[in-house]
Amino acid sequence: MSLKDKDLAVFRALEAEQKRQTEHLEMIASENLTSSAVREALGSRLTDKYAEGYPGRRYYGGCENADIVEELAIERARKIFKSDHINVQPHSGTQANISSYLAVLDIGDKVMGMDLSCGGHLTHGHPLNFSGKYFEIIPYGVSKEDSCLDYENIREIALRERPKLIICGASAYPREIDFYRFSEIAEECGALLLADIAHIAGLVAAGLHPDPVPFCDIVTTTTHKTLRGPRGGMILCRQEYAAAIDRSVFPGNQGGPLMHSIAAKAVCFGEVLTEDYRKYASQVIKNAQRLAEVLLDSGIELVSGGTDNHLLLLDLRSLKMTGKEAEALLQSIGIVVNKNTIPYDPEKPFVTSGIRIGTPVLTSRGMKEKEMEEVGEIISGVLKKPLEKTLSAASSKVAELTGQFPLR
Ligand code: DSN
Repeated sequence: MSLKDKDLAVFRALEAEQKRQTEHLEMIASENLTSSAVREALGSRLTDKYAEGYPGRRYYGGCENADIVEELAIERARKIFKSDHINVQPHSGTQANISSYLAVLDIGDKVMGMDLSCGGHLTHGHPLNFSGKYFEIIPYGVSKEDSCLDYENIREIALRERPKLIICGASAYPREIDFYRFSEIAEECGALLLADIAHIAGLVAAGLHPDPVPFCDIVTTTTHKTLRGPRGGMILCRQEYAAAIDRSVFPGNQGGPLMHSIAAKAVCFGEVLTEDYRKYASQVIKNAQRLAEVLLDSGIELVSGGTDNHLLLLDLRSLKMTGKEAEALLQSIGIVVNKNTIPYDPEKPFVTSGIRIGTPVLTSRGMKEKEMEEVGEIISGVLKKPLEKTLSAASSKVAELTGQFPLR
């Protein structure tokens, strides 16, 4: 029986979501559009299968096809990231991080991570997250002058505090991260180094951002952001941590792997290995940089003055507007973004002084620099002059753009 016949309420919500995505410009930096092949794998019969364990050593019978897709995912991920060891089972980036921390740390150990309000992630030590509860967190931020990572300051904190683990990586940082510099700091203070590359994994995969793998003990990522795969996580590590990481994922922190999702990860990794994907990732950056230029030219301030990657962080203070207001305003004309703290934000996290904007979805729809110019003009017009007339003209332009670039 079809979904429509069986469950009309869910069917309608899914149809409405298809329409919402089609008719809006999704500019949430952590989102992307999966291919129909990835979605086919996600909706496959493997969702029914239990496969606790790892390929060739499962705790259930009937795992021969589960083994094939997990081995394909690992083999393809290894071609992309050239890591000694890869675990594709984490259900999410958070699961990848929990499993990694607990593989190498004891509860109460000292860990350095980037503060959420400066662009880090909840799992890098936020007090309300498991990471902030299980470990003694020493946060680091960005420079107050240029909003960029201040490696000398990070080194001073690391030498003073002697953490057991340093986490690098971010969820709202528009600049390149110097993993080599982090590895020098970690070595000098005797810490392990973990890079969380969830946001930039696709750019790393395409060789467009420095690669953390040679310099880090462990690298974690999600698979659904710039990498453009299914919602999920993955861990890459040096051989010496392989057994501890595998044990920490299963049975340590997860039970049965989501085999349909692992099949979709394999499909995604196959796509990432193509020349088309490299062109896509390169366009994501070109689009973000063109968008940044248009916004800056219109007088809008960007944290750090621009971007090296797929995202921009708009500082709205000079417009006398909060991130919460800007998010609602843009939503009203069909552009979806998220409010985001800017470094040393005077506003509360639910209000904020900034918005984060990303180009991965629009680039997946086929938009290029020319369209970014239009999008930049729409955004700046609306933020600078939120009048009825501007909003209605902006809504029409969004409708035109979404009509020209259907979901793939
Ligand atoms: N919540 C994700 C983001 O939007 O960046 C990170 O996990």
